[in-house]
Amino acid sequence: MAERFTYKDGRAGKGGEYHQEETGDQHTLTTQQGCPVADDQNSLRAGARGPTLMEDHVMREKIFHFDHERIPERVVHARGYGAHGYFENYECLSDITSADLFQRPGEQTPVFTRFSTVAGNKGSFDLARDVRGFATKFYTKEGNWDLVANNIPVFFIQDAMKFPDLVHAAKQEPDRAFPQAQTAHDNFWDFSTLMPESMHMLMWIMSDRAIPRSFRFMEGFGVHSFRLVNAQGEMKFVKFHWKPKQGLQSVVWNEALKINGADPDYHRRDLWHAIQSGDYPEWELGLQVFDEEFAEKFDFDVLDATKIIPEEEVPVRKVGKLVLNRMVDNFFAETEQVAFCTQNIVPGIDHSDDPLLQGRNFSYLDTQLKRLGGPNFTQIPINAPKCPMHHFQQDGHMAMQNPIGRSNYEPNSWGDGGGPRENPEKGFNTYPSHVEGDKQRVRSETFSDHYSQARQFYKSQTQIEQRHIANAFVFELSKCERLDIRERMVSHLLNIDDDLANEVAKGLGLAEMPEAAEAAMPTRQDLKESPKLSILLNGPDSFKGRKVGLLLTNGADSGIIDGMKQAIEDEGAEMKVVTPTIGGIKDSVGRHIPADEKLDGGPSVLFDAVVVVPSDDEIDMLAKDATARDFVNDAFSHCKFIGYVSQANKLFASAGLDQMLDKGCIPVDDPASAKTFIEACRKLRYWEREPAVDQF
Ligand code: HDD
Repeated sequence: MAERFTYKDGRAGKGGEYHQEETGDQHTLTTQQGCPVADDQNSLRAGARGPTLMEDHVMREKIFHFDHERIPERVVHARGYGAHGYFENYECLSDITSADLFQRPGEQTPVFTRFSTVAGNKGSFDLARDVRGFATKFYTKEGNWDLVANNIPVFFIQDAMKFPDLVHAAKQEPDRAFPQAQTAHDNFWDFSTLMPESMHMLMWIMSDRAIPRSFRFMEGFGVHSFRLVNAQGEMKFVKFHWKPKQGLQSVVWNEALKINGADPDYHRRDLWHAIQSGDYPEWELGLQVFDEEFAEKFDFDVLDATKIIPEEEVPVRKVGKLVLNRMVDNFFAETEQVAFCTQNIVPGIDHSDDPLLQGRNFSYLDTQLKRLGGPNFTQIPINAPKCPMHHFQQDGHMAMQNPIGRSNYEPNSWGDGGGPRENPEKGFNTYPSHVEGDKQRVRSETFSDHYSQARQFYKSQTQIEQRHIANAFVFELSKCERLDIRERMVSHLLNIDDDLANEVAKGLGLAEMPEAAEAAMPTRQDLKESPKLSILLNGPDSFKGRKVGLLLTNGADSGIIDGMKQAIEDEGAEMKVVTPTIGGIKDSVGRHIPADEKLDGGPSVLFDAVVVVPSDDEIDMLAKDATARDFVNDAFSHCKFIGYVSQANKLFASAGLDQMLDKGCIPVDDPASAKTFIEACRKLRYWEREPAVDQF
């Protein structure tokens, strides 16, 4: 067979039985049937101004295909962004699992990861306050393993039966089709306040976890307890974690609102840019391994997806790393068509009886059938295993890999030994856990504590993070039209933490404090704080991979620009130049400094820290400019570190900041101070400022 057709630039062409040399042509446009096209501008008409003819197979085919370009978007997690990479083992895990991918230290397994928001449609913005999906397909030598994770370790509901209700309530309301990509509306809060099991998750989604700085700076969690089984058939439970080597980081809410306007693709652009520039993001795979004995004595049911096991109680063992190092060639073919299914597991890993997981195992396979149009979606390259496959499943829509020969059943006696055959030693064996009981629709009593871990989460946050949680509740509930829904949420908060309930009631201007909600079980006050649950306590202490926006005008000091560039590069961060026009500026020595962004397209919300370097000549113009004032005002109110030269004082004065400058605002008139500035930036934000800028 001839090689596939390739364009001169190396792209794979379509079709390809004939080698391009045989046709002697790689430039002529063709129809899908390969028929060369003579005119792609005009349809076939009867007369120059007459009707278009049905006979025009070229136009009919083109429009027919265009009409069918769309497939249904995912019912949840519609907006996503994916990348290829690999997973590399640190050690051999044969003591706990026979899973082939975990046997050999240093071995790499190819992966594809797709990050996503949950509630918004495909075209929604990236910085919604929402859970983020973190789904990874491992193409192992014994089949595909899909770890379909989120950036939050618990879930809203305990039983998959409630998933459609949850999703209906969270998405836009059915009559008006808004609001898009946000939970700040009556239906969501109505449902969740009627479902006390969602309380722990609500604390997480009201925390800064729901507004990550980018996919690169967030954790991932498999949520459920899964099982690991070794070659001797011994079973341990496991919870899967992804720990970002880049460290955790989120934005603040006011910043998120503005980023959505300035760059709705903020997260996808960030991942694209990091990978394309060779700064490959990495996460370590962590395992919390525990046995039945621990499960029996643990305070909560390990099958309840609304509970965590604190890392302080069962430490996370880091067993390998995920590196994302290649963007897709085609978004639709890969990111859109990738089909994750929780049922995709491999020998050595098994499901637990978590009722949420059991329901997921049905839902993912089922949804792909509708979304991708038939049972052969496993043959789409992004979904196909990379290991050999031998089975007798056949036919169906778009069957591409078809068996050759006469046998299509097992057992058979054709060919060499009549294979393929089942293999009890190598094959997937379900862990033989013992179960018995009456068939009934019940929720186990062990699932009924809804508040204790919500309280533990809140108590484990720093004061700044606690305040963000209270503010988030106030923001969201203020968007609810019904007072009784706002009050109902506060009645739940009273079971979590009095101070939080008071803060939120005050923020909502409630005339009276409601009664605490009726609780199936009293809230435990004795759970130890878990510092691992805080983002701020687990920051990176590095500014690597972050962006500094340099606001420059003509005449800006060249020494300061150069010193800053060097300090930023030495840290592994990136400098972006923002200037009043996209043509860039001429600095103090007449050198042309190209711009990355024009000022109104590059607001400070797009950067982790900013440096303001105007010249004597242009500071007056800059100080009068509303966008320049927003630039420094936003940087200040979002608690960013601000480097500045003395000329910038006029801008601060016109922005009303001159009396407020604090230790997070660092003079950089001396080029040597660039290093000090970047070192300060390692804290990521100057949180000490926040009480001064957040009064309500
Ligand atoms: Fe789900 C997609 C994660 C509960 C049903 N889910 C989906 C994706 C992620 C998760 C990351 C996007 C995958 C991708 O990028 O294509 N889902 C979770 C987690 C859950 C969870 C961590 C709780 C622990 N999901 C859950 C339940 C159900 C579903 C309880 C149904 C009973 N999820 C789906 C789905 C989706 C999906 C409808 C939509 C598109 C898809 O599967 O492929 O089947």
